[in-house]
Amino acid sequence: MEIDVCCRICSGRLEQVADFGRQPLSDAFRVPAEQRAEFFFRLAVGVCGSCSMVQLMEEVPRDRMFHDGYPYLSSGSSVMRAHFAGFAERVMSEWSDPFVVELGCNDGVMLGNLARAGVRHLGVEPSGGVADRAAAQGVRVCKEFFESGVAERIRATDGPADVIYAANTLCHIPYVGSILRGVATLLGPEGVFVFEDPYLGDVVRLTSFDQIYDEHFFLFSAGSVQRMAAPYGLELVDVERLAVHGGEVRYTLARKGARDQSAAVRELLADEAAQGIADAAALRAFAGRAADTRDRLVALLTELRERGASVAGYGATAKSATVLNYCGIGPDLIPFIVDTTQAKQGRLTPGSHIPIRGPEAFRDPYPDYAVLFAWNHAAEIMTKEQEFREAGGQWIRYVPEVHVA
Ligand code: DWN
Ligand code: SAH
Ligand code: ZN
Repeated sequence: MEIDVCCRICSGRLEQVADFGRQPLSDAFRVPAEQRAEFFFRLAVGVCGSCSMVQLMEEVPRDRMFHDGYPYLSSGSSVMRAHFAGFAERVMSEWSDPFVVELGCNDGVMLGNLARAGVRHLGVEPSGGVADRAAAQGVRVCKEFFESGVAERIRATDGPADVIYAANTLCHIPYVGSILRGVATLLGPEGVFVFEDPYLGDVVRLTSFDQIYDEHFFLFSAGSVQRMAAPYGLELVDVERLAVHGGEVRYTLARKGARDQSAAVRELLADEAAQGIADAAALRAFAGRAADTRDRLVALLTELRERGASVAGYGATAKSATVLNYCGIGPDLIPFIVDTTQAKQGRLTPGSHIPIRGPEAFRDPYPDYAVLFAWNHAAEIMTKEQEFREAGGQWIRYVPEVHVA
């Protein structure tokens, strides 16, 4: 059933373009003995006819997703550790004695670098468990959801920020107006708000529909971000394509008039207009390709089960919740998934109830096939797991389409 839903940016009307059905919380890994019923919501995607922002049709209350038991650890990938160290280096080379605020600092993977270098900083992180890990490595952290009131308090105690940074966090926040109001309050006159999130263009191009789940409320593009920022006196002054997490864009906002817009912004805006990046028809075609991926993946796994081949999953990602629940894949098709995150091990995947084991289970013995749910970390994982291929194992990938390699 389609109901009228308003855009969270401009109150325009949303047109539904994709429906991934009933979905659980993507990071709610369950202990096997859990008796309480699971929380489900309807994962459907709409596009705003007025401002072109692509967004979920239904919002999950934030405390259900982000709490003391939030399991995702940003430091779990060596490539991501290097990526965030690189950002910290850049901040230190471009600014002298800056005050840096990070929204969603998680376990301190970026801010740890600044803390060690003695740079003045503050992390705002509502998920207590990961925030404690950040604090343990010397990061100054405030365990709250960033919003406009929190920004006023930080401004009053610490003064204006030179850099406000948010990686894989702004797109998680349906009440983004309050965040941008807060940024406008906290940012110094010459300051920048830098954020990076999965890019709509890459998600559509790669049919990476698993980038859509409860926590990923918005799918940004340069056009929609530029329109989103304007009412808060902020301008999009730079964009940078990033290869991490399957294709992202790093957006830089500054106060209106403070900086010139780079050529890269003009080029990306022109590119998006030429491609019709947020056209409802293109997004419906994307949803059709996602359905093909579902059918092909289920057919492949069913055939492997019939042949008696052994299959495991690799990486109990938040993204995998969308794939597993949309495809109706359970332990009958994938008996277990390995993951390095201790807090996920011994638990079951949300909704699909596949057991999660430590990485040692992968080689004990190697399965015939492994479904790469952490496909965004493919290079890192392939390097680490060369012996799997040497032992005759084959990877099953589903981005950009289902293939065995
Ligand atoms: O946006 C978000 C991103 C940044 O992180 C959050 N909403 C939630 C989370 O999404 P995800 O779980 O899809 O992220 P990753 O980084 O794709 O998750 C990788 C998973 O795979 C982690 O559970 C760790 C695990 N892993 C592993 O078992 N072996 C990862 C690597 C690199 C490995 O070698
Ligand atoms: N920046 C990290 C973490 C991404 S996961 C990385 O790129 O790997 C998203 C994080 O945003 C979670 O740790 C979650 O607790 C946090 N978050 C969610 N809402 C927030 C808000 N309103 N303010 C600050 N952090 C928030
Ligand atoms: Zn809108």
